[in-house]
Amino acid sequence: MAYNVAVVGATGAVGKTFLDILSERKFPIDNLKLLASSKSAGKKMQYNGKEYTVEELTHDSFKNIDIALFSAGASRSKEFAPSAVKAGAVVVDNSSAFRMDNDVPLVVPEVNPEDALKNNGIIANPNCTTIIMLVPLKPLHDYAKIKRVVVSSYQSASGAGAAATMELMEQTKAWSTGEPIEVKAFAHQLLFNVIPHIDVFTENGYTKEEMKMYNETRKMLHSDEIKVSATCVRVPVLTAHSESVLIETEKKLTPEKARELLSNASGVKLYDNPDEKQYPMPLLASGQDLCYVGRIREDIAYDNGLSFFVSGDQLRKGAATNAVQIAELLIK
Ligand code: 2RA
Repeated sequence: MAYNVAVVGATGAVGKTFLDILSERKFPIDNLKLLASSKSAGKKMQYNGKEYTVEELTHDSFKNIDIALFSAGASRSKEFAPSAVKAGAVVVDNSSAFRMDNDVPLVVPEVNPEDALKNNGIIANPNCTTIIMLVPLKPLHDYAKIKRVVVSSYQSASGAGAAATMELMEQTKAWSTGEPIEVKAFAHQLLFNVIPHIDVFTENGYTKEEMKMYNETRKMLHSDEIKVSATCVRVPVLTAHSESVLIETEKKLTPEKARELLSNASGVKLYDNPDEKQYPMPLLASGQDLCYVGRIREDIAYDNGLSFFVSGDQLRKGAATNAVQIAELLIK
């Protein structure tokens, strides 16, 4: 059986990655519809060697669509996803619009695949930083029950979109040619810098990006007890987010046991041989769907503490691949 699929936000960084992933994973597509704002309507895009014209997203775009993959920002999701559901489609939404709604499952297939089927027409894709952390956390949680997570992220420019990626490249070019460095996409110059500010600040001093890690982790692990403290930082890397993660567990979890669990975990590539300079890095994880995990060690600041480092491609596993995997769960 093949399905009619719409990609909403097709011309964006994640939208383009959706097409790569659908093609790579040979998702059974009968008709493909590429949708975007009126500004991008009329653009031509390729899928599996065939040319498609991007159409303007309207409330009538979803007739006969079975699955709609949305990545066009929260306000467009809020406005148009209900129309897609009304037309009979199941929406897999990559924005933050519905993630914390009680009747919308938030799903990482390696973590809580069963939740995907309990949908009312919309399934939310978590924030990329949460996905990349949760893929390795799940098997550790199942074994040792996580009580606390302290995480610092190293997030690449492309997490902020195609224009932000361009800005880092243009800053690099401007610096090398002695031109003035322009700053538009980020709060500060990203080149030769790190910026501890992703999304807007909330009343408790954490940013929204940091609170997503707190809320989404608890929702997907079905636990109101896990405490998560995140510091999210933008770094001058083009693709793939990395995270330094410290967990405190109820049951003792040795580095050896963690390595054993992670070497069998789906979605994880255990890459942990510091003597051979083998540890996760964004350049390694870019262009791949596995989350690289390494630097696993017993934490010396906490009893029952374990630290590790993870890198994952946030456009792929952190967004498009995860969404397509959710769609695969639906058609299974
Ligand atoms: C970022 N996590 O990297 C965001 C994208 N959703 O900016």
